[in-house]
Amino acid sequence: MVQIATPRGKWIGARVKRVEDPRFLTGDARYVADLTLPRMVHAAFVRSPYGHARIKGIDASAALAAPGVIAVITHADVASVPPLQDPIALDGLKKTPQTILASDKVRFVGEPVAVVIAEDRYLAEDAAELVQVDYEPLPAVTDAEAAMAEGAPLLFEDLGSNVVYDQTYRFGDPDSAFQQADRVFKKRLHTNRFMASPMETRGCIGQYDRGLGELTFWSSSQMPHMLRLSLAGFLGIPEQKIRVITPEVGGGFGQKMTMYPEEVVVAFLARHLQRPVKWIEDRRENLMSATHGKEQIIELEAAVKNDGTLLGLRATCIGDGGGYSFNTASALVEPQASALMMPGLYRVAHYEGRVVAVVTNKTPVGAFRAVGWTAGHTARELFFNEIARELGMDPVEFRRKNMIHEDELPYTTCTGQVYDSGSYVKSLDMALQAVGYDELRARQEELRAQGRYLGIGISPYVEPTAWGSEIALQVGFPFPSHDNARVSIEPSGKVTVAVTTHSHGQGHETTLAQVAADILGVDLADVTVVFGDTASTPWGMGTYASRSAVIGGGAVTLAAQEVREKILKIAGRMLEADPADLVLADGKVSVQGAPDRSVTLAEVAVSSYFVNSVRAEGEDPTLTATRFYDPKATYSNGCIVVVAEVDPETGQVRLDRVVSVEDCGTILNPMIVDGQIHGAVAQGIGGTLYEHLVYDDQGQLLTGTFMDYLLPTATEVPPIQVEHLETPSPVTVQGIKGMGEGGLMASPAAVAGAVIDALTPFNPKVEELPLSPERILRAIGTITD
Ligand code: MCN
Repeated sequence: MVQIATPRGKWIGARVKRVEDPRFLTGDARYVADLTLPRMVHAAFVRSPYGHARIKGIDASAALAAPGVIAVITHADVASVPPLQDPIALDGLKKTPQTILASDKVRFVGEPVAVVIAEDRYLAEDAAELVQVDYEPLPAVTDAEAAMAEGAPLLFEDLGSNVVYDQTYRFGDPDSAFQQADRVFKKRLHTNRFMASPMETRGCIGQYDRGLGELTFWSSSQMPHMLRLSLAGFLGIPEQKIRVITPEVGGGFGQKMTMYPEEVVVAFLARHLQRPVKWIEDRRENLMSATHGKEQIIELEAAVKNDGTLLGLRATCIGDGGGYSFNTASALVEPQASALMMPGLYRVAHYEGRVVAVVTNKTPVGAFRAVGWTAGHTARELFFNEIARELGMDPVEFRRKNMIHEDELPYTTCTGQVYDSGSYVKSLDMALQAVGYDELRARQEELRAQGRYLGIGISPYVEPTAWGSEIALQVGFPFPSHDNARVSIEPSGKVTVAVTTHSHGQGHETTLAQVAADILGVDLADVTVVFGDTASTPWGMGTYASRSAVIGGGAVTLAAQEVREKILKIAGRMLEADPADLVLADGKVSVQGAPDRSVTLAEVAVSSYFVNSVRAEGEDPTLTATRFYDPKATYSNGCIVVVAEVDPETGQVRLDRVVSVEDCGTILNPMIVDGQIHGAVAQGIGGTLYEHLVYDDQGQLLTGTFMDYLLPTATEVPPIQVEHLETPSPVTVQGIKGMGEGGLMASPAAVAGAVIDALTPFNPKVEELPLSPERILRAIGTITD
């Protein structure tokens, strides 16, 4: 069932097939790895094999003598480049500078120490093995709580502690709430470290033109303009002399938001060597040196009345940031986001949240789809299941009782977020109805009598979207976060939309074209969406934090409306009619009520560009408008329900059903929204049952290939049923809300909730994820050692 809440044209809301897909499916798409430039050389990084070690010396002589080697570069060669560090401006956040090649110390396995440049990649890889680095191994620490303890090995001796941030925020009066409680419950959950695993790994090419003093930089990045700004700052090249091009980008999921040390090294060397330099990451490098995600230790306390009313919450969110509080990501991204959103869609008037960020000898953590929220949401929802069970309530009833109801919206949370609109109870009810909740509970009883264990996991959510300047400033992000769109009608009457948001799988070439096509009354095929090149797009932030539908779509709407007004003005002169009486549709402008009095859009465009008489004196002949958009935050919501069966003999989980109800306001393209949910839920299934970046206590990554790091495949992901509700946002252009992350925010709680619910007769104790068969058997006491 799709409820249509807003009037719309032909395209917005239509299930249009993605216009970009044919080139992906036929192999015609071009990624960085596909590009070859004359005189291009290749980089292979020498990476630390130690989790923690001092570098006593590097001998590159054997590597330099190897065939085809052009240069071996170490920290000494790039020492003029300032170290990278996180840009978050929050009092009390300690900085952990990272030189682009390690100088005196390495702090995680995979940290770049040197780079070999050779005529081809094979020669570069061979020579990289010949670089002799003299390491003095140091004791490592790979657990956040151990890193906080007195006497732990210090990653940054000068900081005197591995804790880079520790702040407690209080909202309302949590102490009184806990005094008034009938019952106080506690829970601890250590969420697993897993990662984005985009199909295309990282990669870049730098080319420097000495004559022009210009750097062209191709990168698999989500944020071309921000990358250009950062490269300019670190390399001392004027920003206007750098062009960043992101050809096809095969997924990012937050991992490609960051400017990485490898990128700065490659750009530096392109200028230094006066030859194009290419680096394409392999999967092993990606697993050990691209940012990881999601690992937190969360402790929760709830003050509850006997009737199930939630009076207050306390949360401690400890983020294991890995070796550095990372450039443009920060060790804060996980625990801060988790703590801020801990109240979720529940009425929590009194709340205390402690945010702790710690460095350990593991790969740095960065943004990964629903950063922070996945861990916090999972911990809270599993906690609420436990509380309901203890109180003898159905988990649905506990939620319904404490959930913000529709008539309370807009609702300002105790942490200061304004939930603009939504369908919290309605989406819960819809998901339960779709899955047949009451019948399933009865079936669960029947099956238990037969020794089979079925479980139902329920995960209602509210998802912050449309990260603009308001949210950026709230969390200390130093850049205002607006984006731009330039909409042009070319003299041919066709439309070019240049945007600063960035599609790396989301399908913006389709959805943003849908927006423009409706406003300009043209066919979708007549609109081309351009992005991913700083030379052909206005300045903007890029794509992350589910912001493109709202901010990109909003900017396109505003610019297209301005162009539309201009078209009507010119057409009015051509038709000798008042623009207010004109209709723009199906590629032509006609007089209302007199459809034969019309001109085609191409005729209007040609006249505007080339016929002076249709223009007033000095009027701009081009049909172009550039508009920015910087909305207030808007909040999507939904509910995911999972049905699973667990075999208590083997610990195997079979997912039977996944139902997702999604409310992202005005939907641009339901098919794309469905696809976003499918992908995000698949990642959630992986992160709950299979994916785990495991380290030994010396900081060795034990899951360094896809043989050990298990991604779910089609066999593990059941069909996902998506239902839509549409509650338009009152605070955004067109009522659009974002939705790209909700599936990964909410599905782990539904999957884990279903597994735990199935095992209720065994009284399972789950304090760690993922729920591997072994963990499941431990949770129910089958394995005890
Ligand atoms: N959409 C829509 N109607 C809405 C909301 C969204 O049709 N009301 C469409 C949008 O037009 C867009 C898609 O759904 O095509 C996601 O929109 P949005 O929520 O605005 O998210 P963004 O486009 O800004 O993408 C970012 C988001 C995030 S934060 C991560 S992480 C993520 C994700 O999208 N990374 C992805 N989805 C991804 N999908 C792919 N294939 N690859 C990634 O790297």
